[in-house]
Amino acid sequence: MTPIKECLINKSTKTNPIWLMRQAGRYLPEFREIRKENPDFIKLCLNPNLAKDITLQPIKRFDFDAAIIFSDILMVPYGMGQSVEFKKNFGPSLGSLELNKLQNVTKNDFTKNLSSVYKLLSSLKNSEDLENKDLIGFVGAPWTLLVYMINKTSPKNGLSGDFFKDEILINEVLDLLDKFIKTHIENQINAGATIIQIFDSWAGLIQNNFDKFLYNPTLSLVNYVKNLGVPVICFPRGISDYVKFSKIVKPSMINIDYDVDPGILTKSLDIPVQGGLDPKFLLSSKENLKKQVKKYLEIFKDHPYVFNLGHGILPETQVEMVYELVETVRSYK
Ligand code: 1CP
Repeated sequence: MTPIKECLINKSTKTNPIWLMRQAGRYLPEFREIRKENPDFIKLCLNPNLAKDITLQPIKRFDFDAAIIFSDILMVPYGMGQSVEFKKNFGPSLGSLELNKLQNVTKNDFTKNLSSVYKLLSSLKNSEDLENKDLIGFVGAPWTLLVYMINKTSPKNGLSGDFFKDEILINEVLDLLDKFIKTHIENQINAGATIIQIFDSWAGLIQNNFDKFLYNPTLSLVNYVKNLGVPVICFPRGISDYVKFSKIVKPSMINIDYDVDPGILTKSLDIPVQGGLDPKFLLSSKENLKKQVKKYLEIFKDHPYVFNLGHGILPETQVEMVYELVETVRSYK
């Protein structure tokens, strides 16, 4: 059994497996090299050969316990027929949301539009570099994808007042998302994903209707993944109550962010935990990094715990600091 599955399924506390969110990305010079030659981000995600190289880059360097496929949560709106572009120094920019067009997209069309993602997974499935490691497939949660699809860009400056004005549109898009996210999950598992992570990066923006936007849609996906016999990790970033979320949604493991107190959580959570460390500590000194890493390892020493961050690794992170991090986790006793 892989180290992460030992932790997830057997609830082992003997070792702390490690991988990092956004481990395949801009902090790696070898990624930047490829990216420079490939300005169209969506095209790069849909190039199975290059995407395979990028997925394996952090594994070759750091021997992480899992690879996460090089793709993006916005590939789902793309597969549903909404245009998606990543603009330099701006971020994602989505095209107009034409409901009647989306309603005519079949599961078959969707699968065809994203066939390169599934090809990428199949090509990684038996890779020697992934022996005794997990291959993580992922999706955005319905709420986070709804936000991008209606807002058309990052909600990092908050949601506009009229975000909720068209309730019929919201309900219809949520229904479509439930269907197509499940299709994407099933296709990824069939192609070789051994774990699914659900990213709800903007869950912290939900202020009302938690059942409708957070608990119900996520529970529907979690049950779907479990029925396919695969573990599922949830990352509802920024919510105030991880304990309540875990009790209602019951994922196989919960990824925490850096705003929650891990000491309180370890006493109240009865499922395995992943993550937590503020990625900014990778920008501080080695001594401080070690101290902060050990804090998490100490708190979770009797709890099944997969080491990871409280959000994605920052592009300005020095590779040397990542080696230090891995060494600290692997040598901890
Ligand atoms: O070179 C570049 O400019 C591209 C940067 C980049 C990368 C490397 C983007 C644009 N996406 C990715 C890959 C990616 N995205 C992966 C696979 C690689 C890995 O993790 O190792 C994954 C799992 C994601 C997931 C993702 N994309 C999330 C959820 C996790 C999170 O960070 O919160 C989100 C919110 C996105 C949207 C997205 N994609 C890219 C950007 C810059 C953003 C965020 C935009 C925003 O601020 O709203």
